[in-house]
Amino acid sequence: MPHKIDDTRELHEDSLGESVLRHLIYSVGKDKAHADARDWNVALSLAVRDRMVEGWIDTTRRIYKNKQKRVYYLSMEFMIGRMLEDNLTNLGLLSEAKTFLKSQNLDVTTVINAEQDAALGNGGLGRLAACFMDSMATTGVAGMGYGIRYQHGIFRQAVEDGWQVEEPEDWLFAGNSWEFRRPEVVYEIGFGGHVTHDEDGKATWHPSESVQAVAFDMPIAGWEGDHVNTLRLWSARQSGMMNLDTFNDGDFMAAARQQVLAETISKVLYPGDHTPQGRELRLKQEVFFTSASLHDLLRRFFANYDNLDTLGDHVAVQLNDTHPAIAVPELIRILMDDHGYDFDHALKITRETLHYTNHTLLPEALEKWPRDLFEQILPRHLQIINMIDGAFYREAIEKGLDHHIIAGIQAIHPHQQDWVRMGNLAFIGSRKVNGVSALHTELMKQTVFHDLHTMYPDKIINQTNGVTPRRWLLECNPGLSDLVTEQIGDGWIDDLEQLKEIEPLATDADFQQRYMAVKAANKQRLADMVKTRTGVILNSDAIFDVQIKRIHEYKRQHMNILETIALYNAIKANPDGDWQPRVKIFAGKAAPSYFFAKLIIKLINDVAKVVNNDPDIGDKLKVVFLPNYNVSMAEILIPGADLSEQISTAGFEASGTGNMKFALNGALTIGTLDGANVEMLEHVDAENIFIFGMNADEVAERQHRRARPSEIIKTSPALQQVMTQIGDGTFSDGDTDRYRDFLSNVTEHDYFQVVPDFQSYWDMQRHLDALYGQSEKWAEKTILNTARMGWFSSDRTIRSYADQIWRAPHKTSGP
Ligand code: DL6
Repeated sequence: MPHKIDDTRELHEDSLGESVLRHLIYSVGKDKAHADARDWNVALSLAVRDRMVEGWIDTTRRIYKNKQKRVYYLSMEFMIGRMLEDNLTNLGLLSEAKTFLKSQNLDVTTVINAEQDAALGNGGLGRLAACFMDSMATTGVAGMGYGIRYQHGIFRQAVEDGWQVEEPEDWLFAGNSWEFRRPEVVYEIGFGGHVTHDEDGKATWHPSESVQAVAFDMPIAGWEGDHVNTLRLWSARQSGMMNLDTFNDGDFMAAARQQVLAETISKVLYPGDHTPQGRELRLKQEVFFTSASLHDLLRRFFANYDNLDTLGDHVAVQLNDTHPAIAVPELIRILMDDHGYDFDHALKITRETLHYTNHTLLPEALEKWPRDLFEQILPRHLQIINMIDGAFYREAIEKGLDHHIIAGIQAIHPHQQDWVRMGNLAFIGSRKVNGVSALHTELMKQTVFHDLHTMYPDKIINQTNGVTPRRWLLECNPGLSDLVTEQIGDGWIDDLEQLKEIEPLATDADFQQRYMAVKAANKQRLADMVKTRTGVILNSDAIFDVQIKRIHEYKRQHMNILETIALYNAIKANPDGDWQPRVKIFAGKAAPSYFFAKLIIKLINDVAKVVNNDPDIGDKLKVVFLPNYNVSMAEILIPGADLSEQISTAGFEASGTGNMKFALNGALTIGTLDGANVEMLEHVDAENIFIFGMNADEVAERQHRRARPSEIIKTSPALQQVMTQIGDGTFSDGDTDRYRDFLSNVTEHDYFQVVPDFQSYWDMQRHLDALYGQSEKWAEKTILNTARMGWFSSDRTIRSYADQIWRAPHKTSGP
């Protein structure tokens, strides 16, 4: 049924296929004889987009008419991946599209895969934002995402001689079929300059430079397509036109300079911030998109209301981490300087409107900016931050806090004056502050925000992350989706808790057999991808053991590879033993300047080379590092995994969302009591998740007393052998230097507690080997994982944000 924009007029009556053919000719400009997969992809995307637009306009009108409270999700990152299959699915057009493509003798997968991933993020934080966009639309929240339309998303990772090499990514090269350029939606964003005050004290900021933020919109359809929200991404553009005289005088470089400088702001995701120029650019990016977004949402607000007193009743803004924390002084600035509010009132309105999500406790990831940089780029904001700190100081004194403590939690330390601490600023300026799993939220209260929590005991609230079941089950695992739907109907797609209904089938022999047949097919699909990309041939009877995420010491890919070496040694010592075959699959990117993480990638590749070519080992163990991990690759890896590695040092992974995707798709988890693993344990039960190692308190205690790993290594011949081999060149062609830093890190300091957790990790892996041999038991646990993961839907998370933070209406779940 085509959507209707109004009661009298249906905008399109042609079939999807007719519409695709029309777009192929009139939008792409090709005939069938010359169209390649990309052309068909564009034509199909445009045909789907047409249908989305109708729901989009309806939604927009409905929200205006009902004055529905709006939610704005400000995020530097949206890791949305490919959109065609997602949109086809949500609009119920997937099977029609497949039939049509087949009728044209086209391979459906090739056409769908011709779309570049929109990789506008680094990892979990950006992917969460994408899941939230899907769930806001599905649950009927009047939500809008605001971010940056980076010309280059996260770098493309190549592996050369085992080392990560970064190459620029160019997702926009062939265009983005989903977006609409909005040349009429443009804001001037200022930087630098000075501030003047008139005789009444009213401030005026005179920026010395400015750039334009131009809007690009993508429609985001929820399940069944009748609520369509917007993702608005800002692109930077030079203010004013190029100087034609300079150009005509032949000074082309000078004429182009301003343009290049302006456009740099939306050029790349996460510019290297190890230089002062890089840091300045990153701060400008944050200001750029935050300021444009605030101006834009206020403009929309004024379409319905004539003053800002009640802003927080009609608008909720969510700051995704501290990257948009400049929203605090920026909103106050707009309220004071543009709308004449006094400071106290402006602060009050701001605190009724803004909310902040924290995604990490890692000190190096908590943003702070040199005060001097602020003064130079944002002189008015710095004044306002000082005013916020003054007001905060008075509040804190009233609440009985001592000067020392207050100094530690103001945005700027009053004596040191060197940094603007964005976490403190976001906390002070927000109505609610949330963590992303129960453990993480508890640790926020105890550690980084301890004193702020004492002062505002009701501000911190938990919102455990979730994942969208559309992309992370329905689309990525059609075999399992069909099987589940056949048993319980398709209500689970937007009410994931219904998966509970398959629980009684967990011990049913026929269902087990069918479930595991789906898993086997998914493993084959994964094995095919590995063969195409790396040439390594996998034994699909092996346990597919997968660790995919950013490479970081706290995520402990190095513990996994140490265990792999130990397993290799054990097999070699007893090649005729009854070994459960295993495939260790790794994928993930290391931050370009993070040498240790890059060394871990090299070690994985070095170990792979030795293990995979050792005739004594054969199919019993294979090691694979898949380059250039992205959302689309995850969609193949996750359904094909038997085992999910969630092995971070307890207390360090804020939540994780990969852990949820794997378990939903029936992989068993080997993991620590960290992040959302803790809540997964509560939901799937202790017999169905494989927890090992120290808990967060034990880790903190060892770190606090700087416990050294040497005593433990002495007692572990297996670890000693592994360390010796890494040092003696066994895996590095005799190079005894390559892993010197690695070894000293792990054997002398081991901040992330690889050594103390190693033995229990090894033991749990062997327990899993044995369990895999009991295929019925394994199948039962696998099915129970799928059945019990319903709570981890991002629809649940979004409803919870809407109720507890945004106070915004949404559709309820269930019948
Ligand atoms: O909340 C989304 C995601 C969590 O699942 C991960 O545990 C956490 O590491 C990640 N945090 C970041 C932090 N980046 N910064 N700032 O990506 O958030």
